[in-house]
Amino acid sequence: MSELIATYLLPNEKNPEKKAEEIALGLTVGSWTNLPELEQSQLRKHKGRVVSIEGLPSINEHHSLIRIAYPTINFSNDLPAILTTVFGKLSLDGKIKLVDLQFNDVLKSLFPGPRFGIEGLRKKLNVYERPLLMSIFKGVLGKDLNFLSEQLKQQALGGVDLVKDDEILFENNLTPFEKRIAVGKAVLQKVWEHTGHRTLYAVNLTGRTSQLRDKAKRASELGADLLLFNVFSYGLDVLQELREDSEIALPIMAHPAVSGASTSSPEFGFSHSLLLGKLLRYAGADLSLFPSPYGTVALDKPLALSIAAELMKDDVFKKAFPVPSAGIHPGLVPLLIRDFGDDAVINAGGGVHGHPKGAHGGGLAFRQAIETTLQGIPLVEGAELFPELKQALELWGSAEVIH
Ligand code: 1AE
Repeated sequence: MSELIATYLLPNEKNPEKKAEEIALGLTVGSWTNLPELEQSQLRKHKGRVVSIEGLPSINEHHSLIRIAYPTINFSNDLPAILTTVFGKLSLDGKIKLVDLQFNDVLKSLFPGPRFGIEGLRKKLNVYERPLLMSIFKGVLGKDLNFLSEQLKQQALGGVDLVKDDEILFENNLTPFEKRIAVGKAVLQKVWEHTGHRTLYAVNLTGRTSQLRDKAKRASELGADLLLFNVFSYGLDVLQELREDSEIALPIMAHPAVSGASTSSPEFGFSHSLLLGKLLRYAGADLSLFPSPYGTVALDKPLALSIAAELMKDDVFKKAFPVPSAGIHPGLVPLLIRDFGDDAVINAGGGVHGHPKGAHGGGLAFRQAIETTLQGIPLVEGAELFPELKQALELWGSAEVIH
C-alpha cells in the first residue's frame, strides 16, 4: 500500500502510544475497534498506521517522536490535501509539532521541484565556485523610480550577483511592478556593459492570488530575471502553481515572511527544515531565505543548517539555494562560508547600504570578504589589502573562524 509517513514531536505526552493510535485513526477512518467486520474490511485500505514511537528522555521525560503512515489513497495529489490530512485538525490539538514528511517516489513525482535550482541560477550568472552575493533594496517606500534606479545601480556596481525587492514593497503608483522590471533591466544592462558584471533583479510578485499568474506571465514577457514571492502569505500550493506554469518559467525566490508564526515554537507548528526546506523545494522554490544563526533575527544554528540540508540533499529534485539572511555584514562571511559552504547566497540589506561608502562600497566589501575567506586568509589581513573591507570591519567587526 502506498503511504506518506509523518513524523511528529509530542513535547509533553504521558501516553504517546495512545495518542499515536488516536492520530492514526482520527485522521483517517475515525474509529476502528467498534466497527463491524464488514466495515473494517472496506476501510482497511484507508486506515492510518502507527509506524514507531520513540521516547526522547534526554530532552524531557514526556518527550517523544511518533511516526504515522497515511495511505495516499486518502488524499488527492496536492499539498493542501496532504497538509490537511496530516496536520489539519491535529495542528489545533494541543502541543504537537510536525517534524517531517516522508514522500514515496510516486508521490514525489507529482511535485515539480525547482525549475532552475542552483545549477540553473549559476548558469544564468556564469558564476561558479563561490557563494553568490545578494543585496536588498532598502528604504524604498514612498520613493520613486529614480531613487530605485540609483540604488540598483550602486548595488550592482558593488558586484552583487542578485538584488531583491524588499518584501514589503507592494504594488504602488511610484514604483509599479512593470516599470520596476523595465527600469531595473535598463540599469543592470548598462552596468553590465560598463563593468562586465551581471546582476539579476528579483521583483516582488504581490497582489491578490487570482492576479498572480497573469502578473507573473507579464513579468516574464517583460524579461524579468527572477520573482520574489512571499509564499507563506499565500500558501505553498500557490508557489507550486507559479512554478509549474511554463509561460512564467522564471526562477522563484521564496521569502520566509509570516513563516515564523508556523515554525518558531518548539512545541507547535512545522519544523523549519520541513517548511523552509523540504516543502519549499518540492513546491518549486529555487532559493529559500531564512534567518542565519548570526544576524539580527538569529535562528539556532542546527535549525538553520537543517533547512540548508533539505534544500541541498541528493534527491530527484534540483537543489535550491539556501539564503541565510537578516543582519548580515561582511565580518560574518567566514562563518557563513564555514557553515553553508560555497553553494549558498550571502544576503544583506543594511550590511550593504550601511557601508560608509554606500551600497557600492558595501557590495565591494562583501566581495572582498568572500575572496579573502575563500583564499583561507583571515579578514583582518584581507582588510589591509581592501579599503572597503577595512571600513566594514571597523564598523561592524568581524568573526574569524578558528580551524
Ligand atoms: C530573513 C529575511 C531577511 C530579509 O528579507 C531582509 O530584508 C534582511 O535585511 P537586513 O540584511 O537585515 O538589513
